[in-house]
Amino acid sequence: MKGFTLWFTGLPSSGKSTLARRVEEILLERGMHVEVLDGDEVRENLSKGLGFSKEDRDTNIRRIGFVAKLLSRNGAVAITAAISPYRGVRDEMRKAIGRFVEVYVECPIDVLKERDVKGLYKKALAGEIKHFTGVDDPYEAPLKPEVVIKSDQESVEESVAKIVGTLEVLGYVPRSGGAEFSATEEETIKRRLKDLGYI
Ligand code: ADX
Repeated sequence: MKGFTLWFTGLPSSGKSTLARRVEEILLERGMHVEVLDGDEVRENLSKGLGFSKEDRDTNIRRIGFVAKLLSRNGAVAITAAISPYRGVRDEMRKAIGRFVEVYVECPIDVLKERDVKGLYKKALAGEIKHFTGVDDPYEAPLKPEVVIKSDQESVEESVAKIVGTLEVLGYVPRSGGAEFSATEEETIKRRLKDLGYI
């Protein structure tokens, strides 16, 4: 089986890690080799010492992308879950990796501030953390992501079905015996990928 990279991007607390872990489970069940490169974990080892300037974030993303490329070319699935706020370096990784599927986890900032899983928005809004993405640091949404998740409107299972459905349509993941998503959804996915020029 050929590898590929599934690249999640989105604001802090948008749901990237949750979705990454759930997709990981499903792909493991389908017999694929999977590694998740999660932003928080990477920053404790591979990117220890890096901060949150544009330069440091780009370095972090290039490191994640480098590992994702090695995994992908060896038949594994690399799932990345970092904010990856800058479009330029994300597109650079898309080019470098080739078999690359971008998932934009979209969620209105007001919902995220409310959700505030790690309590960091509160700190950023109080000025205790500077350059926090979505508060006083930029986030550049992707222009042509293969998948857009609206995490304030969809359940995790609905979002995961869209992601796995897209991977199936692209031919990156074998279909399971049971129907993971309906024919209508498959048509919607196909239309989107065609419109964007990915199939
Ligand atoms: S990225 O911008 O380089 O892609 P990454 O996903 O690795 O970011 O790390 C984001 C995590 O670092 C957040 O989930 C949060 O826990 C923590 N963090 C600490 N400071 C910041 C900040 N200024 N902006 C965003 N996240 C921060």
